[in-house]
Amino acid sequence: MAAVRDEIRARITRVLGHEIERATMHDWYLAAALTLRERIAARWLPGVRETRIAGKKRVYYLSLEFLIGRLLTDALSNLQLMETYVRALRDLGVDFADVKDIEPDAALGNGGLGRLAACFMESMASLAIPAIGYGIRYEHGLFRQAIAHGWQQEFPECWLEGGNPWEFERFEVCYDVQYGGRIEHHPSARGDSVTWIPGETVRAAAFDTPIVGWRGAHVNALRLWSARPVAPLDIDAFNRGDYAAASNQRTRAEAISKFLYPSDETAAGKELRLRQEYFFVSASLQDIVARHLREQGNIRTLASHAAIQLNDTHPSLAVPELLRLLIDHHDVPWPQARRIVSQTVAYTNHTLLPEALESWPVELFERLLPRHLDIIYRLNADNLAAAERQRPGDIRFRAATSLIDETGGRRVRMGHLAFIGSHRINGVSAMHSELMKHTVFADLNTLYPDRITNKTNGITFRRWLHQCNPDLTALLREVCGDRVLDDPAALTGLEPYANDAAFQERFRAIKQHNKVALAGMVERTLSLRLDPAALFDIQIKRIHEYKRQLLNALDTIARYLAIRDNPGANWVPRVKIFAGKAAPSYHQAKLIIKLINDIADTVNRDESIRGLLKVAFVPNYNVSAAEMMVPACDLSEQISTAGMEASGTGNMKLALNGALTIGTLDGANIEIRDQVGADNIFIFGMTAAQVAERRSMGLDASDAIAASPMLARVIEAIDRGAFSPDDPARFAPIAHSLRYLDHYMVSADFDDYHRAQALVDTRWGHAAWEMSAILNTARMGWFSADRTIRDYADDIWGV
Ligand code: HBZ
Repeated sequence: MAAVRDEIRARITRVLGHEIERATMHDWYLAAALTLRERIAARWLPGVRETRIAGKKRVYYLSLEFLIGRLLTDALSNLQLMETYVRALRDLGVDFADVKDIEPDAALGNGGLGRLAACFMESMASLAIPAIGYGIRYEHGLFRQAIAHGWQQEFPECWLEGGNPWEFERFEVCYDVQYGGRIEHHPSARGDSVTWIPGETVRAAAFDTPIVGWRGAHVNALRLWSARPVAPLDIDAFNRGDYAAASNQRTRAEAISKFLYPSDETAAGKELRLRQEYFFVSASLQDIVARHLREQGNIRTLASHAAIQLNDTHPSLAVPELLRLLIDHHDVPWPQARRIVSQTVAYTNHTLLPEALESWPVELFERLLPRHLDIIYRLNADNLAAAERQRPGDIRFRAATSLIDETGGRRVRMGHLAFIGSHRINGVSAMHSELMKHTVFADLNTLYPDRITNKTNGITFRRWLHQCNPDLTALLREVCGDRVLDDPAALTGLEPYANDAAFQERFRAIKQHNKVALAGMVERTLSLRLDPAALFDIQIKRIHEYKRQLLNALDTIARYLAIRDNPGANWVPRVKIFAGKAAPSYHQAKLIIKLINDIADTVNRDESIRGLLKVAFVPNYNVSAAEMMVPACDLSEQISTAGMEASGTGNMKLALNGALTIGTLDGANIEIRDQVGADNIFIFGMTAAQVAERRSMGLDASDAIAASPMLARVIEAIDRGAFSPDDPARFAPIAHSLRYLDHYMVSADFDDYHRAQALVDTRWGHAAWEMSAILNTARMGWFSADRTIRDYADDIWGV
């Protein structure tokens, strides 16, 4: 401890150049991180060396998003140095909690897909699987959300402003990424050869962030690319005095890694986005190929040493880019190049939403990536020939399996590209993988059977249990033994205590303590007092119509009206907590945020309901906020329209920490029910099949509203401006959608949701609740990301 303390002190003066007495909290954070960084580096390099010398296969995880959050606690905890650092800082008169809170979140992702990538990186390091994550070092991550008069406002996020102590800039690692220009075909006896004469070059510079595995077992790198101009300045323009033009090239290049696209589950459709996708794919593949040649000397053995995982379709260009490198740069003939690519590449699909399916206009491709389009055409020729062999003359089949969508302007289908280039395509929950076979990829699955496989998502228990819930972890260690830190199956050791009243009380007290902490945070941010004894009912995730925050809001209104009608009844005190960001251009989602805030305004001010209901919309939801909210939740809202949430991972975090779930039979909720038992979860609503059937009938919500006086009353209240007296028509679009469209089945599922919520009330406050909460924690072990990663390793990567 004394050594760490002295090192930290030395960093303040000698590296940061500040007097100890005048050091700021930010100085303490940087100094602590710098000492830790050295310890990490010492563990990192031997593993890298060993992987290289043994010629081990590596996993390359390509993702446009990594939602990492903070790293200080993560690294300290995985290196088991937490106590040492807490004490060292205390010795210096500094509170670790303050140091921890100074670190900005690395928010290089939007939601589940990006957070999954971060959990997987941690899990691969913990399992000592040699892996490199590849992505973009966005200067600005996901926007900061503020709520002003109930409306979402977006502000730029500047995580790099105070310096980033975790990254290692690799000055020697940079690649040129080229765009545009033209291609020339040279017919020859050995077949056509092609030259690409690009029109523009951008440089990709590497920054590595070490990811430390549990108990420091292994360290992997997250390699993020930053875009630079090839020439820093146009000297001629500068000399002419045209200073804007002098830095034109720089501005254009740097735009590529400037900001994360904040759209979630909607294809961005912008040229800059395609430039980003190619930028990081090309740099990463050049890096992978260069490493392989350095170590193995033979490009033809790539598939034995590299497994490339595409996190959704954003890196789909890896397929034509790897083909291009093999063919144009290494003289590999087409059939062999195709084999190498498909043996190396695999693709994970994260959503079936049609608006998320990426496709790019052929015309844009031709302009930006002419050589890749050429390769895609050749791939498609093989592909269409296979379709013709399987279903001769079937024009529909041919059109459906084609890489080019010819309906409404010609577009390249990125999902098809990833599918055709991969040996394995996986969904992220059992239901989602099954639906993939029958919806988006039905025809490709017929053409290439046995490629689709399931890998149900998981979460890292280090961050989402041990770090974020230290009190519960201490209890688990006491009851299940220290083994529980390494083996999630040991959680089942809790089961015998589920009915033990004394144990229930201890479990409850920990939850209570976490709720007090969350209530403190809510009071500081919203000046709203919450009763920690009330049932904390929490919905935290991106705001999206299919996730149905609106359904939760309607039930909140129904509860409010019912309490007003009968304030003396035996109501269970509830706190409704919402948090999440809406894509800046998603107007309906932003209107839902406003509705929740308007409901909160009305409800929280109404003294006639005696505090039996409170509503809080917590601004700027991010990984660090989740770490406070997850351990403090009693009821976890997982209420997406069945068939629409591919998996969900928040559902796992909340249940693991002893929340009961109220949810639909969607995504991983189904597997959660199977694990925790149907008695320990509140399931409601239509099944995916019923949703599909109701949709096909083309109904509006008239039947549901006619059958439910409660629903009719709630919609009517919204429509007449009961929550927006300053602008009574504000929520007319929501009322209209609930009555006449109901695409997400909010009205259709309302009554059953209301019934399930009433059941929640009857269970709350009794031993039965505590028992279920304990059984949730005890039975969630299967959802460890370590299990998921082992499954990828065995079935997809061969590592
Ligand atoms: O991926 C989420 C799913 O909605 C969630 O159910 C799942 O648990 C999680 C991890 O597998 N998907 C996303 O976060 N985002 C996208 O799917 C996405 C798709 C296209 C885009 C942007 C985001 O252009």
